[in-house]
Amino acid sequence: MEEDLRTLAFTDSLTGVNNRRRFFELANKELERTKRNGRPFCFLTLDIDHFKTINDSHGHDQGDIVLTKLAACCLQELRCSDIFGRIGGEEFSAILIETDTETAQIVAERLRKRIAAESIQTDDARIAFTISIGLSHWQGNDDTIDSIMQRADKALYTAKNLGRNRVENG
Ligand code: GH3
Ligand code: MG
Ligand code: MG
Repeated sequence: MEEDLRTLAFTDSLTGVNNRRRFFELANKELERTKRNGRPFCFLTLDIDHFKTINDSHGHDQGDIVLTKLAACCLQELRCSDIFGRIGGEEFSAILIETDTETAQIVAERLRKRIAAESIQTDDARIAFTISIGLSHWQGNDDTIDSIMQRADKALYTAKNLGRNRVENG
């Protein structure tokens, strides 16, 4: 019972992945670990492109299915040890632990391509969707997750401005 309640408190009810609170709890633990052992990690912010249009064209319920599918694909592509969560409406974040920038770039690109190849089928339409990704990496002087995340968010903003469905470094 207690275990069930704990799981509920940590889980995003729509997608089943870590919720915002749990994601940042795990992220902070990882930051503290990295400060001790110096092994770098990378931070990804993922945001669905033109999601409002998907909702407007196909309905909120189909939008929810897209969110669920996206989360499932990310879990499949990432390693079990990576940290993944839903941060807000159609925004997700991942921490690739003990990962250098070059590898993270490859992982992010693989994730982007995987999502772009996915679609969901409704009664009368096939809905394809894409994501933009902002990528940042831990630097020795990063004291908080917030500063790492800010760089990823900035990179995401650039990815959106450069046309979406792409990965940018921050
Ligand atoms: P951009 O490519 O710039 O990211 O455009 P966008 O349309 O994805 O961005 P915007 O922030 O304008 O829209 C996000 C939309 O996500 C608006 C909101 O209704 C929708 N949304 C947020 N949470 C949920 C949810 O839980 N389910 C569904 N179906 N939609 C959601
Ligand atoms: Mg958004
Ligand atoms: Mg969006």
